[in-house]
Amino acid sequence: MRSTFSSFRPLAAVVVAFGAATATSALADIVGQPTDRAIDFQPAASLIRHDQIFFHNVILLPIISIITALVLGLLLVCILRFNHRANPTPARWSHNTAVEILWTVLPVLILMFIAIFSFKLLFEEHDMPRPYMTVKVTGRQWNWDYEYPDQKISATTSTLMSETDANASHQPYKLAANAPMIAPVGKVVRVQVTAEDVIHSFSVPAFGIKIDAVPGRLNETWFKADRTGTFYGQCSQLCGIDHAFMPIEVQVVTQPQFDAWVASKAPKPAPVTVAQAATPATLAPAAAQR
Ligand SMILES: [Cu+2]
Repeated sequence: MRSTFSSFRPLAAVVVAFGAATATSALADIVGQPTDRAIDFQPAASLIRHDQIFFHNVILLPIISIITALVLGLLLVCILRFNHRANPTPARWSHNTAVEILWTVLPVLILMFIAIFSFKLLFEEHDMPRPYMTVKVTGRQWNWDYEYPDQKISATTSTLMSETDANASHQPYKLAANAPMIAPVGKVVRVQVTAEDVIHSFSVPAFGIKIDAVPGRLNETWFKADRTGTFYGQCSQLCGIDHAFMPIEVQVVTQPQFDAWVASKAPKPAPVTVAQAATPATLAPAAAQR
């Protein structure tokens, strides 16, 4: 019985893979979070992420598939043609200059071809356009602080949303956060990342960013979301017992929504009391005399 099952295993794997691929395309418009039974990357929500996915799927994957198939083929040839029974008297020669040059030069050429795209992507990631705003992210066991120095919004701590609240708001539990990062769509957001205690890692797959949060060090990355929505990430550096419970949630909103949010965070002017209101008028002559 067991052998029957194992003989069907490759077929089952193909069926599962096909089903998953279909699921991925069906769920292509769900961005910013992992989806059940899906393979491949989360759909991109930034140009950098598009380019990263292109680099992986169009450049790397075919090359590695061909190399794997070639090596497998060579192994099979060796196993079938040069085993003890098929080839009882082995040849005695060693070294073949042509083959040796070929297997040195060919990998170098392949690596150089990969490097062209790899370096292009690397520079693209590092060359941050002029940022519209900065968010300072501080990792801590086990939550994140988001601070907006340009908008003069002090740090708010973002923690894991409880399962009850997540279910009530139809958000994925363990990805939803209580005080998400807010960013405007289509604007370059500089993310400065540090940590308070141990090393964490700030990662949002849909934007193609992942950067370590190191105590005593300020790391920098950036993103420019090309659509509004909610995008999730997780701490990606094993940082302690609650490592899995410090999710990252970024809400990308329209510019008017962002401005309204900033306005709502502005410090309210202190209510003026009768005594304070009277003070300037009564003290003004005295102040002028000084
Ligand atoms: Cu962490």
